Amino acid sequence: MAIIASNFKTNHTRKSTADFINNVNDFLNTNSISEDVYVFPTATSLDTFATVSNLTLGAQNAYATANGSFTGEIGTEQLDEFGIKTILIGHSERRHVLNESQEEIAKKFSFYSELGYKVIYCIGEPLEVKEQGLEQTLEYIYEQFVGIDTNYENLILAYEPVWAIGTGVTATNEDIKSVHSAIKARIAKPLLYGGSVKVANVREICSLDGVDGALIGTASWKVEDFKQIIENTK
Ligand code: G2H
Repeated sequence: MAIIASNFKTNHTRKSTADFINNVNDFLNTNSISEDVYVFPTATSLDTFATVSNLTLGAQNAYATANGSFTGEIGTEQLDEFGIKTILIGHSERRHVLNESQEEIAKKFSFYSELGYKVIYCIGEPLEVKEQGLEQTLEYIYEQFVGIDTNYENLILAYEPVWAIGTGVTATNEDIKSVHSAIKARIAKPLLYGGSVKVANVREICSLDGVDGALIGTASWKVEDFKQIIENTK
C-alpha cells in the first residue's frame, strides 16, 4: 500500500481546498481505495476536514510552540482546534527559501514528536552536491538527520532532491534507488520520493525498491490529476 501526499504549498483557497478534499474523499470511498492519502493545504484551510475516512490533512509548517509571541506563525493551540496531528518538517523550501537551519528544524521535530504528531520529514541535496557523486550526496543527507530521532514511531521520511523540486526534472530510477537503499539501510522507516512526480511517472517510481510512496507538489494541485496519481499507485 503506497503513501501518497499532496503538498499544496501556497496554492488553493479555502473554497477550492474544501472542493478538492470532498472530491478526493468521494473518490476514495467509491473506489474502496486503501492507499494512505495525505493533503497538506495552506494554514488558512486547515479547518477544511482534519480526517475524512482515510484521507488525512496535515500542516505544511508550524512553530515549535503551543502559543506565544511568534508573529506570523501558528502553534499547536491552532492546530488542535482543527484536529491536525500531522506535520511536514524539513521541506527544502523551508530550508532553502525560508532559511530554516538544521537546529530550528530539529527543535521543531523534537517538539512535534514529543506530542505524538505524525511527522513527514524531508531530506534532499542541492544540484551542486548531487554533481559531486553519491557519497557526497549521502553525506549531505545524513547531516539533515542531526538532532532528529530516527527511531520515532510516527515518522515517515521523504527524499526530495532539491534540483528535482518544481523543475519538471525527475530523478532517474537509478538516482532514486541508490539514495533510497542507502537511507533504508540506516533508517527503517517508510520513505517517500518527492520531486516532479507526475501522473505519468508515479506508478514506476512507486514500484521501485525502497520507495513507499510519493510526496507531490505541482502535479497534485488539480484534483483530477491527483486522483489519477492515486489510481496509478494501486
Ligand atoms: C517537492 C514536491 C512536493 P513538486 O517540493 O513536496 O513538489 O512535485 O512540484 O516537485
